[in-house]
Amino acid sequence: RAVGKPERAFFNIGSPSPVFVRLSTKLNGEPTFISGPLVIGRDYEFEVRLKARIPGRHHMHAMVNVKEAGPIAGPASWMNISGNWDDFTNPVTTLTGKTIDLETFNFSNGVF
Ligand SMILES: [Cu+2]
Repeated sequence: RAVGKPERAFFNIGSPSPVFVRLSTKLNGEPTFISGPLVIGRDYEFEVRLKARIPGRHHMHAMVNVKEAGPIAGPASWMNISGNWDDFTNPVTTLTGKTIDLETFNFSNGVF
């Protein structure tokens, strides 16, 4: 009652930095990319596919962000990511058929 109603909410993952990249998200079995309304008292099945990016031991939370209420943390877990960050790639194919690595594509412009 003290915070905003979940008329615009977004399921997410809380982590100390971008230790993962998100590959896909499903809400109740349906792909979802944007925020939307939730119903108080209803159960939701949230499924997210992540790709490990930064090695280390990271504390992660499932979370839901509610407009005018802020982030609400759910259950937490410790994730151990092994390997070398230099080996991480995030390739995607554009609409023109070109494959780019989102980890490095146009990096200098992003920094600028
Ligand atoms: Cu925590």
